[in-house]
Amino acid sequence: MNAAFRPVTGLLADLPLLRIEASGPVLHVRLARPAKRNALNDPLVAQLHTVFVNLPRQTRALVLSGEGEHFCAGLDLAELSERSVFEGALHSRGWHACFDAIQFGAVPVVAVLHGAVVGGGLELAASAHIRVAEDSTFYGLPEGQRGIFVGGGGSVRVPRLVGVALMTDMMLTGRVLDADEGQAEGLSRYRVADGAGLAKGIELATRIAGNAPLSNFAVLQALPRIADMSASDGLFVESLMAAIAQGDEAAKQRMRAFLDGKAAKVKRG
Ligand code: 1HE
Repeated sequence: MNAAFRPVTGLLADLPLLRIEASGPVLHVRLARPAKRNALNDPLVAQLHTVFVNLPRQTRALVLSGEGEHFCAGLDLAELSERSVFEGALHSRGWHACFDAIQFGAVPVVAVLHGAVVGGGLELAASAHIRVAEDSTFYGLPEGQRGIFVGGGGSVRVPRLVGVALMTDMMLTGRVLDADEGQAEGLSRYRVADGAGLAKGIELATRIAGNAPLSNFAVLQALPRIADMSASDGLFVESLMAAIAQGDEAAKQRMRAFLDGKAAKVKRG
C-alpha cells in the first residue's frame, strides 16, 4: 500500500463498513466486510452512498476495492427473506440512488476487482468508470439461481458492457466468467496479476486526477447520456459540452502550455 495514503477524518471516518484513505486528490474506498465477503447489506449501501455525496473537496479521482478474498458477494442474502414486494422495490431504488451517485458523481471511479464479483457486486463494479481485474477475479449473476432478478442497475449497465446476449446467458445458465473472459468481453479494461490491482488502480486514478476537472466531468456526465441519444441529439449535446469545456480557464491554460512547449506530447503506449 502506498505510504502516502492516510485515513480520512470527519464524516467519512465514521463509516464502519468502509475503510477510507486519501492521498492528495485520490481517495481509496475499501468495502470492509470481509467476513461476509463484502456482501451488500443496507448499512453498507447507505455508507457507500454517503461517501459519494460527501466527497472531500480535494478529491479528483477514486479507487474502489474490497478487503479480504473477494471484491463483493453481491446482495446480502440474509436480508432478502424479510422483504415484502413493496419493500423490494424501495430497496432496489435505494441501490439505484447509490450506484447512480457513483456513475454520475463528481469524480471518476476506478474499481479494483479480485475474487468474486457477483450479483450486486458486478452491478457495483459496473457503476465504476474503469475496472482493473486481478487474476483471481470471477464474474457471475447468480440471481437466476436465487430466484430473483438484478435490482442494482445491472440490467441497464451490464448489457452496455457485454451485450444483452451474454448477460442473458449468465443469468439463465449461471455461467461464470474468469478474469480473462471478463477482459475479452469488456467487463474489465486492465488485467493484472494477483496483488497488483491496487497499484494499477492508484496509478490510473492519479493520472485521471491530473486532468482538468471539467473535462472529467464531461466524460462522466455527457458520454453515457450521448450514447443513449439519437445521433442528431448526441451531436448537438456534444457541441454544447465541447463549448463549455473549452471555455474553462483550465482548458485555456493547458492549450497555452502545449503551444509553449511545456506540456507532454502524446506518446505511444
Ligand atoms: C454471504 C454472502 C451473501 C457470502 N449474502 N452472506 N450473491 C450470491 O449468490 C453469492 C453468494 N456467495 C457465494 O457464492 C460465496 O460466498 C463466495 C463465492 C462469494 C465466497 O465463497 P467463500 O468460500 O470465500 O466464502 P463462504 O464460506 O461462502 O462465505 C463466508 C461467509 O460469508 C459465510 O457466512 P458465515 O457466517 O457462515 O461465515 C457466508 O454465508 C457469507 N456470505 N456471500 C450473505 N451474498 C439488488 S439485487 C442484487 C442481487 C444479488 O446480488 S444476487 C447474488 C447474491
